[in-house]
Amino acid sequence: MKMTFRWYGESDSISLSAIRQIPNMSGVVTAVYRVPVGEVWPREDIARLRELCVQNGLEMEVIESVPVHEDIKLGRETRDRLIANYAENIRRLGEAGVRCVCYNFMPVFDWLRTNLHTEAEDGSNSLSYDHEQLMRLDPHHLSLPGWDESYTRDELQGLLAAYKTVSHEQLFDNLIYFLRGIMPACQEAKIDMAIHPDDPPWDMFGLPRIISTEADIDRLFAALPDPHNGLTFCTGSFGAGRDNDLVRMAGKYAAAGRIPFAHIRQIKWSGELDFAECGHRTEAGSLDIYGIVRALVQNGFAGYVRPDHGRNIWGEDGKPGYGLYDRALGAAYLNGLFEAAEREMEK
Ligand SMILES: [Mn+2]
Repeated sequence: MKMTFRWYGESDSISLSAIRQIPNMSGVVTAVYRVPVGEVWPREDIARLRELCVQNGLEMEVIESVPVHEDIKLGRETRDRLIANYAENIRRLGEAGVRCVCYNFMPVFDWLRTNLHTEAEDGSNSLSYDHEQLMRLDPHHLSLPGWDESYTRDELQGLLAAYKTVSHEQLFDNLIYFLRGIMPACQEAKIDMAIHPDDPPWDMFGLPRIISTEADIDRLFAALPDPHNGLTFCTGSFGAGRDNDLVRMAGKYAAAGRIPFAHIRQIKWSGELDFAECGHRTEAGSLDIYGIVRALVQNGFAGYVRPDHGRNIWGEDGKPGYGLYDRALGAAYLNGLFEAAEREMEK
């Protein structure tokens, strides 16, 4: 296991020197943010990020994410040029020592919450999701926390209209078409692709979602058995789906060598489809975090891990989910779980 930490580049309020001081931190998970989705990342930008990491004693082996252009998801004619650009990014990242790329294939919105600052009894705050509240929103006049500035009203209307004719089957076919197009570059660059599950794992606003359940993942790997076709095992995303058995899934896909990257965080269910994010400990929420880590370790997991979303604590007003303190506590906790599970294996 290699412990990592997400870092939003030079504009992140959290410094690399602070990240380095978190126990057992091997490197950061980052990206080039200034290039529009679909275009090739300049080599200088990649080299600059890598240089900053190296100066701070950190690796840059995981990129999260190289976003997938909506035209690829929609299967539009422009996709071949965009897939060629994506493959070029993979090659350039491989040259810079990157070994894993996290991406997702969710139409339009790659995560959704209804509140970014839900206050807990202890005064901390975190992201939460209330399904009824979300269902009351009109997707054509959307005001959603975290998304208000991402699309203009016209862009959003256009995208929602375009997806009206895209079925789950078509979206899945478009994913496989995309992956087939980039696999040769992944093999050449020795980069594992790690698809992030849908967050939360169900359809939204009539938009299809296809990476929500164990059956979805089985179908993905059956359609494209290439070992570079992997999964980001995100506990908080899969875990919002009550039917997903995370301990089982962690063990199964780790044993198959399909988990190059794991996001580990805890959520607490409050209704059938409602949840709030919370501290990482098993007892803080609804997911068996220890059981998941143990299943990973016992099944030979050797990938990258990062503590996923943390709460805002100690007066920090961080980017929602991405403050320093609670993610650092999460990393420390996960280090302990991994050590315990590894010791248990040695016996
Ligand atoms: Mn995640």
